[in-house]
Amino acid sequence: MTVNISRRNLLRGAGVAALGATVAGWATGCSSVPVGGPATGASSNLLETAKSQGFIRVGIANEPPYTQVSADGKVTGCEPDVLRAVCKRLGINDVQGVITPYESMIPGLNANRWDVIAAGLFMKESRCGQVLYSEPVIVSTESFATPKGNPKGILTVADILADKSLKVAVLPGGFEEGVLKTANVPTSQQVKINDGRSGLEALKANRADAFMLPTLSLTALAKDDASFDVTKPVDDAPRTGSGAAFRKSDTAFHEAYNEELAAFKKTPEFAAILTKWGFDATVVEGVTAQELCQTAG
Ligand code: 6CS
Repeated sequence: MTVNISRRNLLRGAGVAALGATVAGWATGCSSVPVGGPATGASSNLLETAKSQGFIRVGIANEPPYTQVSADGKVTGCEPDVLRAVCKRLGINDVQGVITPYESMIPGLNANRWDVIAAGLFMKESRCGQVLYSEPVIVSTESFATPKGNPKGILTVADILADKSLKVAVLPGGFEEGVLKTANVPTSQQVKINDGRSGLEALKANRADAFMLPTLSLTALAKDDASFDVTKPVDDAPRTGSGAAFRKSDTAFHEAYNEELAAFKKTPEFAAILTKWGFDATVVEGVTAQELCQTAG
């Protein structure tokens, strides 16, 4: 089952995005839902609340293959598809999504605008201190998009650091921005962009020499735009991964979700979802949230 967001609400939500940080159109199994949608709010028993009302609200981006929102609002992508499957096994039939920038995901979760994040929000120390991550679903790599032929020879974060004239586009509050900060790349060498497309526009306009994003996100963008190259995975960016993220107060849900996720990860359906979106399900085997939460930043 995929979930839908009405085009009207997605567009109405865009107005909100222009003003604030979140497109508030809800994605649901219904054809249209009022912007903002019914709130589950923080509850001592989110699992029972979500089961009784038949849905849980999820913060998502729109960055294939991690998350994907099609023109008619269908919310899929690797993480929402795994979330939906595990929630069904918990007795929660629907998942309602709201699109928001990565930097707003945790604040929105803790402000009860949604109840879980399933967006490929990569685990790292500072995030693991603010939310309860499930065990990882995805382990993935980072790459640079560069102009064809990579004229500046940018392959690592060290290459950016070594040449003060180089500029790299990154999402504000994103994992890549944290990698650059940890490596002491000055903000003067960073170009903040809002999404994949604007990162590529920065390259085309010579405002940036490289654009840092997960490898699979860049290869997904390259399917529609042949104007850039994607480097091999950046070997001085930390390995990390992602899973669902819950409020610290939702310990019961987190525990129940992890138990059901562990069982689901043993099924062919789990591997099929990851393969469908270009991930290798074997890479996450044996990797723990505790390990990934050691990632600096
Ligand atoms: O965790 C993050 O912030 C990053 N995750 C993805 C899937 N894309 C870019 C973003 O910066």
